[in-house]
Amino acid sequence: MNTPKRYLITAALPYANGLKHIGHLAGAYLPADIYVRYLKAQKRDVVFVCGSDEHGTAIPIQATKEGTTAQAIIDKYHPIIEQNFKDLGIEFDIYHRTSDPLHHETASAFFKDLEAKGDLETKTSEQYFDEATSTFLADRYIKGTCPNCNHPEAYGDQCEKCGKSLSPEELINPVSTLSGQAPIKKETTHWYLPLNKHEDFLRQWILNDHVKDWRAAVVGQCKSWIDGGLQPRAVTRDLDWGVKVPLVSGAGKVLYVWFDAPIGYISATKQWALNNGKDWTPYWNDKETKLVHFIGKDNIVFHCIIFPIMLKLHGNILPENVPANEFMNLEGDKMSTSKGWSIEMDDFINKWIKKDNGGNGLADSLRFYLTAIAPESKDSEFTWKGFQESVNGELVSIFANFVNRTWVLMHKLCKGKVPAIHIEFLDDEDQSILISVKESKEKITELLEQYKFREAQFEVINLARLGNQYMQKKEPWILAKNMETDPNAQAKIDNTMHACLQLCANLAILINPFLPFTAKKMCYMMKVVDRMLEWENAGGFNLLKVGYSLRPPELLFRKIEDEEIEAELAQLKSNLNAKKTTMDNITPAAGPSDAKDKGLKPEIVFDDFGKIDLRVGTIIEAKKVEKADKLLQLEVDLGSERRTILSGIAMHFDPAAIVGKQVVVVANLAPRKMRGIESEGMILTAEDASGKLYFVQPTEAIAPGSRIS
Ligand code: B3M
Ligand code: ZN
Repeated sequence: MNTPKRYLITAALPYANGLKHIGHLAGAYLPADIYVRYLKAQKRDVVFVCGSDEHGTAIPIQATKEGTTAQAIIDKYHPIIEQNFKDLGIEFDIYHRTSDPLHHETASAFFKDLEAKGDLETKTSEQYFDEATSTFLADRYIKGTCPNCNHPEAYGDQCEKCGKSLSPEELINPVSTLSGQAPIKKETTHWYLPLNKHEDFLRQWILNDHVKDWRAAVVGQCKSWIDGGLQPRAVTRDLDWGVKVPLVSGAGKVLYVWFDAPIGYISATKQWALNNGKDWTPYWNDKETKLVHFIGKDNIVFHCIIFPIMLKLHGNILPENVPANEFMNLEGDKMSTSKGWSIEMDDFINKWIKKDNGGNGLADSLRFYLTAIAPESKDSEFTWKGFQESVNGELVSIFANFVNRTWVLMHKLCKGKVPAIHIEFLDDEDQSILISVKESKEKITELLEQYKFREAQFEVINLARLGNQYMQKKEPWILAKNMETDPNAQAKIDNTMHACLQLCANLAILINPFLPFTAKKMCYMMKVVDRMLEWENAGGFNLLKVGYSLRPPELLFRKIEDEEIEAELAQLKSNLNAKKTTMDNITPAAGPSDAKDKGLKPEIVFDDFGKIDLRVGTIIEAKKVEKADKLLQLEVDLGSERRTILSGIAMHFDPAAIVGKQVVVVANLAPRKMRGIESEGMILTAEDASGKLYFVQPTEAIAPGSRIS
């Protein structure tokens, strides 16, 4: 294929409803970043866009859980996720957000265009409605049993267990996630995108034009969708959170999140153009632009079927490829933040990168392992042991070892300068290492062009391995001992060290897309500017000038110790248990017969209970604790005394509104200091299935200090 004129690279827009884990990182963002860094090193015209997906029911649901508003949720998570990506070296040209007015305008105009051209249909039908909250139950507002795998907690849009995309009508025993009640049916009108009308186009485009260059799993998923019969798909919802339907008849409705979110790629490009004084239009309209979407496999249908139809109708270019990844599991189980079985990017950064001096090496260590086990053709598995082995066994022992030996020997045997070449002493070994570099570069380039990042990175390490073997054969340290007997010893040392240094410079260029922090450090050691990392420079042995003096070696990577791995494994287990306990606590009260199945705490005897001194207290003062989002400081009247009690309820109660309320206090709990304040007791609360908190109270006001038994 000819080199495209320009590239537009997208990575799935993460929902700004919580922290994102390293499975997300490995699925979309890291491969996209590698590809973009490679293209930029080729000096291609490329824009890399991403941003927060801030609509859909996931956001207000999280808001209810955290006792706050949808706006507060996106404002909390958007900057955290953006910073997390930066800390891990994921370098977008823009990290936009779909709550931005520019996106609302762009998505509205897109919808209006399709509507005006008659590409959308309206249909009135009966949909599930929650009478308790007067809400139509779309997507995540409704749960039930999956008709495909019997998972009891499938959502109205998808079963997270088997991955099947669903509509609320397909759920068995549906209930509202808002009220927990069974819904009724009520009439409503919506706009639909008639996917069925575009079947011929899709067959031609995917199953004919792209059957060879797209990943087999991606084509396979598309084929089964198309063969299964495409249906008109609703693109609006009865919700108040999202992009408003821009028509009078659409009052009270918003665009379906999966209609507006991919348009977010276009809005992001527009914002990038505004920020940089560029024209965004050719990136979406000119056939010479190569558009590539990086996503996880759960997003395939939206990026390969629905969005392309939208793009075609709207007159935009279509993606050239959608190299979707499979999933990355963790220590034998599916990664899941809600179950506590995951490694959040934020946690990894705080624990490993920030705590470690010069911890960029650890960002690259994580990038390295995630690419080494990238789930490109099948699900893969992150294990802490695997992380340790990969870092210690390949990055430290092969790559860093070669660079470090080269540097140490060059300082020791060549006065810290790039030595000259003595042609008369060059031999076959020298010749073959030069050929290996050229061949490696070609191989790596080809693999990167084919989105085979795992193999490409493997080839770079292989080249470092060859470097070690070359140096081992040449043994410059032995030559150094023979200076007196061999008059040509220094010339031979120079040749070897010259080759090793040029090889290091090549390694810096080739590793740069994968491990950008490392490549930068190597440039610093070589005293060269980052421009040396341009791809065209690789393959040559003239990157470092003879006589040029170089800096001392930097530590590129550090070894991962056994204790660190054990601590991580222990932490993972305790996260899981902690989440389990909170889940058990919010399980609706069970009858005695099934107490065991409902995960109650172990049985206790009466004496155990008797140890707890419970009293009625009256809140007489309440205020927020500075710099602690969750804590309220309460002054509680216990009759004979006043207690200061800190309680983690700030997200749920307004301090002013709870003064005067009676509560139940655990009065004999050992005092505990939090944020420098001593808490002298505990307030009892109950939590319902949605995460809302309630005080446990006497039914009528009684004297503070009254005993509860
Ligand atoms: N936010 C879903 C996800 O993160 C969705 C991606 C949108 S891409 C336009 O899996
Ligand atoms: Zn299922």
